[in-house]
Amino acid sequence: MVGEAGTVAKAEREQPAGPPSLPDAGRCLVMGVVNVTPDSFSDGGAWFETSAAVAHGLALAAEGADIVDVGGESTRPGAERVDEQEERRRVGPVVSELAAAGLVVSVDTMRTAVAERALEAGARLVNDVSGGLADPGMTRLVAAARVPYVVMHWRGYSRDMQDYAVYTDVVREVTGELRQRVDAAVAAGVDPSMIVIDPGIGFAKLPRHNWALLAALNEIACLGGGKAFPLLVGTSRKSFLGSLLADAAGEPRSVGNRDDATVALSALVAAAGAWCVRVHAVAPNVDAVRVAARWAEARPR
Ligand code: PMM
Repeated sequence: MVGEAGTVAKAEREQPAGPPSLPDAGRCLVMGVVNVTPDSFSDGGAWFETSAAVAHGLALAAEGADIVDVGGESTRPGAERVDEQEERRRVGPVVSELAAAGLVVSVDTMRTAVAERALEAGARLVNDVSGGLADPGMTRLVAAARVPYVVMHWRGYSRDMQDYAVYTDVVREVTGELRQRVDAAVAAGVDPSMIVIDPGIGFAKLPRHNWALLAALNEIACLGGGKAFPLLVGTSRKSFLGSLLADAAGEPRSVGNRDDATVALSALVAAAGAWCVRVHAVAPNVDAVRVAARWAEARPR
């Protein structure tokens, strides 16, 4: 289990040669989502079977995904937790097959035991939507494995997270809470150069909170002062886009019709300097980050 000497030693032994570093493509990266869940809001469980999830991951890589993010627990607002063994069972074989095919795989989990299984199976990043809050062993595992660690802003489990969407100054509070999680990860031994931060769009946030955060990415990246951390931003198909694009009767835009808005945001956040966008529809978002990179290159300095 997490934090036990055996686990840490194993993680250290399995390091690839050379200094560990974050993936880099000279532009904003695109992370494609593979949800191995029966109840995800964004894709309705289409990739729940291992073979379907693997085929989907390979298809996303063929579309140009730089990283594929494999998750076995739905985090849609109101979702109940999945059992740990079941989460390991969902994630393990999919990560194994995608890593064996040469993809850069990240594991989307709040549980150390699941992250450990995924790292053994070849995952190269840990994406922890709780930023280390849900499972205190996670940061020790990540430190020992020397893999990049995504620290997302989080205030509680999906079941009731929207009850915590209460802020006086959302940018200041999210930044301060992220700073605490980053400090805790570093205190547990995680190399600061391997930390990626994420404002947690849609997690304990109302639409106005999401927009305020998206408009303040530079401030968030610096955690209120100092050197900027790489930023991961996940807006894909989220409900604040459904609200923005509601029809004249106030009916939110359906989940399947939010990709164009997601692409628009990918271009904007890439132009603002984000390290990576996490998306479902990979091909158009790759186009968006390439446009942003070319635009940034042409901009007078
Ligand atoms: N959003 C979801 C799941 N995992 N991970 C990170 N780092 N950032 C996010 O914004 C994020 C995430 C929820 O979306 P999904 O159900 O479509 O995967």
